[in-house]
Amino acid sequence: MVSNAVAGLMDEYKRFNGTTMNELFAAEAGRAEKYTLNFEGMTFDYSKNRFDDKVLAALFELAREHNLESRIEDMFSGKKINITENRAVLHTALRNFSGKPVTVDGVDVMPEIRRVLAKMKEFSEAVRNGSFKGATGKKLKNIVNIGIGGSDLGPYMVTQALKKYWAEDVQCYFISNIDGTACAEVLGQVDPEETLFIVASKTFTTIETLTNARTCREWLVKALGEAAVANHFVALSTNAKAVAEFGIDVNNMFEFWDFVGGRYSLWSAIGLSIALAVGYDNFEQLLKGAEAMDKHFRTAPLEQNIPVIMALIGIWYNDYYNIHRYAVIPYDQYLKSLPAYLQQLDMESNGKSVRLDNKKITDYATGPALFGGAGTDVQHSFFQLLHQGTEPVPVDFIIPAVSHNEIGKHHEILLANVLAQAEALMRGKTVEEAAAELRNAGKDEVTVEKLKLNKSFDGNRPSNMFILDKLTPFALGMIIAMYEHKVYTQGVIWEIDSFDQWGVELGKQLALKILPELEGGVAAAHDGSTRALIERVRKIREAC
Ligand code: G6Q
Repeated sequence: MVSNAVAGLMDEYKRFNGTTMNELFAAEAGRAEKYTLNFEGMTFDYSKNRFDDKVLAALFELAREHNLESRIEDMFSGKKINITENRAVLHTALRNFSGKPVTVDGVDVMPEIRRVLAKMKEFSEAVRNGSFKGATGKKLKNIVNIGIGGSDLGPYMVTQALKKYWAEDVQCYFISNIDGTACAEVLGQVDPEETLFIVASKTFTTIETLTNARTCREWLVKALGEAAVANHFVALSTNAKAVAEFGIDVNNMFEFWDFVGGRYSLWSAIGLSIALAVGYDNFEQLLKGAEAMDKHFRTAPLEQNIPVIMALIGIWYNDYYNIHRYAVIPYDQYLKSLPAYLQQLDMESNGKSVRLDNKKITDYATGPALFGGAGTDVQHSFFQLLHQGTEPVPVDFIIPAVSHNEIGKHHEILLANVLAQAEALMRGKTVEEAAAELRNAGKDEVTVEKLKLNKSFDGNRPSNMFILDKLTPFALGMIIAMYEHKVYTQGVIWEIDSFDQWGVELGKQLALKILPELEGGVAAAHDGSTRALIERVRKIREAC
């Protein structure tokens, strides 16, 4: 049985579907202003979406029916909303500068958070000013983060996004993949005497990270001896015992806690590589930008709440228009890795099909597939599909109004492109317009007939536009937190646990079985295809 709000939205869909955005803009002169919000140096224009006031009202009704406001409060106040793992979800506490306590099981977590932040500040400053040196007395200029998933994607994306803020003599490298190439390529570039390895692993049990860390440790010990490990290896983890067993002094460990999910951990000790690259003060600015978005998400009325509006529009497309994908396209070279980061945030959080009440979801869709890349590059790859594919793809465009690299007319051209793409997606081009253009260009009628459909655009394709004043650490923190809260809002409405990730386990289990078989062990029961592939790989490897 569908709820009142869902029934209301189904009615709205029947009423509204078929209305075009061009019609909506023509009918309401103030539509753009009405559906634009400005917040802390960011403009969010959501007017180029398929809704009117009545649709929006029905969407806010849906949010209220799911008690969204109190569910938001549950997260901030440390309630154990990650129910399958019985954990609080407090990445927001990591950027809480209010001075107010945040408690889990009656204990205020803020003193510990502040202690680790102070340790990160002290350490990052010591490395950057050269007072913490390598074993042979050289400055540690190469920072190598070894981690995967949440212990890699966030720090990687943020360090790339803030490259303009890197100290001149620092280089950052990231080793994530178990593919030996990842290690080999980095180790081939760095001098052991000048290299600091950061082993980033919440659990300190992840096979990829531990294997990569062991390889790097052996490489370092071979070059500089066992005693050098203390100057060249630090760990970021919740698991002190495993860190010690691995051979890193726990004094060189920066802790975090179970209430920080992997993909929400860049704000914790996992952000050490960020602090080393851009300096602690800039890392703090990143946290402060996120804190500003936290306050907004926690206190703004739903109708003015940026992550909530993004989430509801996404649900409207996902569950009523049956569009199960969307694209995030930053027009900023520094944000090139943002889509990959958001893929994990969104798809690992909301790619679920079991509800909080432990029932299988059979009658609605949850998390959409997310893809993206940097504009204008991607205009020359997948934009064909965005403009003329059989199904629309809602897009989030992100661009700073002012570039860190204002060279000639580059940035005006970039800006013109992003604005034009959003306009083109919505406006489209009718077959008549396409035909008229062809005729104006002097084409004969045979050519006009042949090309007019191919040169037409359906339009009515939605997008959000985010314009940042500039890509600062603060603005980046805000943007990341905005997506985190959008994802949580959608999870609340889809009634799923956005903070677990059981779906990554089965493949890991099977890989552990297959590994000894590849090494010559007795083959376990497999399907015919997997068995044949194991055999094939074994034979090829034996032959070389
Ligand atoms: C994120 C996931 C996952 C995790 C990695 C690395 O939410 O939990 O991506 O971050 O599997 O785990 P460790 O940090 O424990 O090595």
